[in-house]
Amino acid sequence: MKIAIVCYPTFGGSGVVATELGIALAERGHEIHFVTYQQPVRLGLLDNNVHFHEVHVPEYPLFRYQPYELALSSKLVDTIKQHGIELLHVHYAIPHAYAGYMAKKMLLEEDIYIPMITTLHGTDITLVGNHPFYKPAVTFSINKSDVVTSVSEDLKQKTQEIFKVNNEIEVIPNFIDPKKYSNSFTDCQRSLMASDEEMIVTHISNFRKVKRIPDVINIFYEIQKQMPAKLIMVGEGPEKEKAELRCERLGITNKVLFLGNSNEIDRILCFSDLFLLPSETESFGLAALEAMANKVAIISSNTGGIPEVNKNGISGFLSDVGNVKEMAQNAIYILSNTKILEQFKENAKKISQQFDIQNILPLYEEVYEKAYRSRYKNSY
Ligand code: GMT
Repeated sequence: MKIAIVCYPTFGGSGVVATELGIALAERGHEIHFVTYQQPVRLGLLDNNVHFHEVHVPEYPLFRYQPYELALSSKLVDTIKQHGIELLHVHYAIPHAYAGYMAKKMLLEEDIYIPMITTLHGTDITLVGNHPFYKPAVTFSINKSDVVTSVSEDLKQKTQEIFKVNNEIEVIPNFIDPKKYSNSFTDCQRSLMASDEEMIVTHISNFRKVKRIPDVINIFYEIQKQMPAKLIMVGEGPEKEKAELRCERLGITNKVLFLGNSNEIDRILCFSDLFLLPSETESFGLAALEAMANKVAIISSNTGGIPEVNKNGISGFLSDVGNVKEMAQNAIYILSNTKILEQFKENAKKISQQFDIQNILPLYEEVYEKAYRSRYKNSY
């Protein structure tokens, strides 16, 4: 099939999922066209089956806000016509589903029918889409999608609670490619980050409030009191500077490394022992799944879709949001005993394999077929 994928091209989970999905679909013979404002960060070389179309938004002084949706829907119309695209898959409802629907309507004027799949990722529903200023437009674009998917059962439920949704929502979980992790890196350079006796604790995120960065630091503060340990903080975002100051105040700067955004998170995770994800809300927790695929145990909150990924007492532990004391105790329990740590790490890897992309891809192909079959019915 010829498929256009719209996503955010940044380090966020929704962009990562969209990109990895597109690459895997291309490997299975589909022709994939990414349409977004910059080449997605996880997208390597383009080839016959993988194309990238950049959305430009011309600046004009009259506009206080540049009309990205308008530019995106126009770009979609042009790309779909030029390349004979058969299906549109938008990741993250805002504003992609809205722009996709406009493109669909414009194309209909020329008797071109294009089915649209919308994948909901989390904050487009729980944090942003929920705002009264966006809600009517988000409800409308969800209901006008030919197929709606969500990345967890929890997100499906929340969407149904928050919005008046007429559409069925199909749950298709996020995924990893176990092949990528089958041979652990031979150049896994643990010694660059820590000495042999130090435990390595990692956190990866966009450093937004929802990630509860102060909890990450406080949990680590308790851990390092009990054993030699290093904390590796990967990512960029609004809470990062405050986090650095907090480490300074606690006197642990020599034990915490802030690495910024990285395209090589697997190289960091391959020598990590424990991953911290104490988020306020999390529709899935892709970063935790990627850590598990790298054989890393997880300490997380029990919010949103995280319990669908991290299994309490097996791949790690889950606690109520903000229960730093319990999270720290559980972390210390796992890290204090080599045998226990190894067991949690093994379990984490095993559970991650349930999210093998080879199991998930056919689910997307099925919804594509379904949307394609119903394209005429839903085009009006
Ligand atoms: O975590 C973020 O804030 C980024 C956000 C995004 O839109 O990229 O992540 C969301 O989508 C990911 C991929 O489906 C999920 O794994 C994350 O749990 C979800 N984030 C939240 O719900 C906060």
